[in-house]
Amino acid sequence: MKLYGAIASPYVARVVMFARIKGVDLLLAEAPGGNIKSPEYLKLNPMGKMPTLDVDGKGIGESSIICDFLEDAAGGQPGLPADAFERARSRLVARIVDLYLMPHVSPLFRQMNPEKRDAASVDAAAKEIAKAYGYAEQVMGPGPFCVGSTPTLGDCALSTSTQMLKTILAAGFPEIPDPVAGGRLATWWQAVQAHAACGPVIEDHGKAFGGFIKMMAARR
Ligand SMILES: N[C@@H](CCC(=O)N[C@@H](CS)C(=O)NCC(=O)O)C(=O)O
Repeated sequence: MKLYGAIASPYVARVVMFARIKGVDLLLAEAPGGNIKSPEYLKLNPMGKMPTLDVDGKGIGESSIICDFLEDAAGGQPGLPADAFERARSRLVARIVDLYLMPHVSPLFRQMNPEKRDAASVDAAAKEIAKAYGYAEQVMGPGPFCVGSTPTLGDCALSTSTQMLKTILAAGFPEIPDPVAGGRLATWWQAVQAHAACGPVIEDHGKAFGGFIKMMAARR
């Protein structure tokens, strides 16, 4: 099995973290055809996004679906809780990230230049981001991880997206508060950062995404 994508993507980092939690080896490789819009890549993943899992030449797209496949087929340690309700809660955190958080994080990236910034849309995004963290916090159990005492899918999704958001905020939005600065979310953030499988992926993703931001700023 190979995973096509770059660790600068929070969706790729989500799968890499999930595989590390499971103790499953996953080789990170360059997209066939050299990029994610090549005909070779689109045959594996018609959406043309990263990541894609290559399973003996057949492709699976979408980060959480890839994690579900690894859980079903790759062996190793569990990456989801054993209890059905808790499994649903872990998946729900990942779904909140995809539906309610990330659609408001990515547009901030297009507002990095303060001179060209649309203050109203930044303000609207900040409100939606705060709401999404509120949803995640309400769904989380006592922890310290999203669900229970070990990290699962929800932690992989929320921590990598949080690192991306924090990197964006540090690079240009001092007015938007750190979403994981206090309460249950702060306890959670400390736990994922300190975890042997999660912490290094959060760090690698942050460095790679930070480099991407700098490269984009230099092009402006
Ligand atoms: N829902 C997808 C999102 C993947 C995604 O948006 N990946 C970005 C990189 S962070 C991408 O490939 N963007 C290229 C594009 O949209 O053309 C998942 O969970 O895998």
